[in-house]
Amino acid sequence: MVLKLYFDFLSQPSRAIYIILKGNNIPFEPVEVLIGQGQHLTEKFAKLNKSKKVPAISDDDFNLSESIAILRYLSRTRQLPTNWYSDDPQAQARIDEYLEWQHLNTRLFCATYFQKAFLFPKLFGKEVPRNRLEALEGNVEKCLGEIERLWLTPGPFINGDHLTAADIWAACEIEQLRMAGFDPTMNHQKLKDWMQRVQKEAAPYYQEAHSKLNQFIKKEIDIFGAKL
Ligand SMILES: N[C@@H](CCC(=O)N[C@@H](CS)C(=O)NCC(=O)O)C(=O)O
Repeated sequence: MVLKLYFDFLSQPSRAIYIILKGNNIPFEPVEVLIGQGQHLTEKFAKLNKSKKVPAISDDDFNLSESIAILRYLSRTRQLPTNWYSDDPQAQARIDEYLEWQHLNTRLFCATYFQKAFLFPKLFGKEVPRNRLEALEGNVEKCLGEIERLWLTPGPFINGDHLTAADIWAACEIEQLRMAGFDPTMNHQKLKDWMQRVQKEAAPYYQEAHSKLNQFIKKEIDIFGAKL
């Protein structure tokens, strides 16, 4: 049975896994699980992933969640023709170095900003106090600066000279800020140039994975994915 990917294109790690599958020519059946419509909260989905989050996969009767665990599983069970997750131990360790760092940095600060400054006020109608918003913005700005300093120096990609899964996870997370009206590249020229390189190297899958996010930004769909 073909591998199934449960995903929502408005989810950062869902986009990353989609790009990995497409970019490596791994056959899969895409199954949209729309968070905005509560489809991740059903009993049926909980049987596949008890944490009720996307992305998740089913490979025959093996179900797995957590995007980075999925990436590693794919690299062990499939041919990955790109060198986005090299099987050379040292090259892979360099990719893992960022993937471990990002949990308490890029993911924490960018996703927290997205939720607290944008999503929760939109869903629950409660505005964030100005000083809280400034603190959240400050965390994101500091984190983006650290990405430039720690991971994109000397560049041109994270920890190296070619595109890897580390760049894909980072870029998918940072893109989410744009939904919240935050331009991550405004004060970060190095980050801006790198994002353009990632978009180019992961084309056309990067653009496919971000088309829904871009539709939202262009006000063509709402946060629930409904046409405006
Ligand atoms: N660490 C997980 C994060 C998964 C996650 O937080 N998914 C979010 C979307 S980005 C989700 O499904 N949220 C639904 C909810 O929390 O109710 C991964 O990398 O896969």
